[in-house]
Amino acid sequence: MDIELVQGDITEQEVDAVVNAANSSLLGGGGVDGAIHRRGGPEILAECRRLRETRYGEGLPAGQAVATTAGRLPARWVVHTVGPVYSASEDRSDVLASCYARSLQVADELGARTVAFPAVSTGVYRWPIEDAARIAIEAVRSASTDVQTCRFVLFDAAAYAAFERALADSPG
Ligand code: AR6
Repeated sequence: MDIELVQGDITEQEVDAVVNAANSSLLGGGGVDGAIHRRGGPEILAECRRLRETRYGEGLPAGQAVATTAGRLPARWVVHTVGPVYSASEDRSDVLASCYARSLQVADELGARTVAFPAVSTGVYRWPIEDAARIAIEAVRSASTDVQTCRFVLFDAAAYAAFERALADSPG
């Protein structure tokens, strides 16, 4: 698998699947979530509402992932995943790693070969960027998947630099 890093806006990525850093409600929010719904249009929210009425009546649990249309985004699907809120007293690294692993699993089910990820949990959910970058790189590196390209789309220079370091430090 190729791992690419770019600094930019995830809603502009021409890939098969774009991953959304959603919340359990699946009904939208700020950050990446807000940007994806704004730019992708109402079709995405309509599908999210249907998911809430069917499979995910209680919401999507943290660490899980589910796909919808990408609406007007230049991608085919959005894979919504729910990151853990960072906690200094409880280690939730496994839940964060699971976001990446489960998103790739959903991508495989869709037949997606190129996937763009944001740095899940590093915004509103306050996960320290260096640690989040290490967990993200390790999780995609160790996944068994048919996805050929994982592109991490980092919003600012500091996040980009953290992912660059994590990639350089990661074995393999
Ligand atoms: N493209 C790429 N990265 C972005 C973009 C963008 N357009 N916008 C922000 N980022 P966040 P979380 C970066 O807060 O921490 C929402 O309200 C941002 O700088 O989007 O998982 C949801 O509904 C940060 O590094 O996601 C949830 O309630 C990273 O993306 C909650 O926030 C993730 O920040 C989820 O919080």
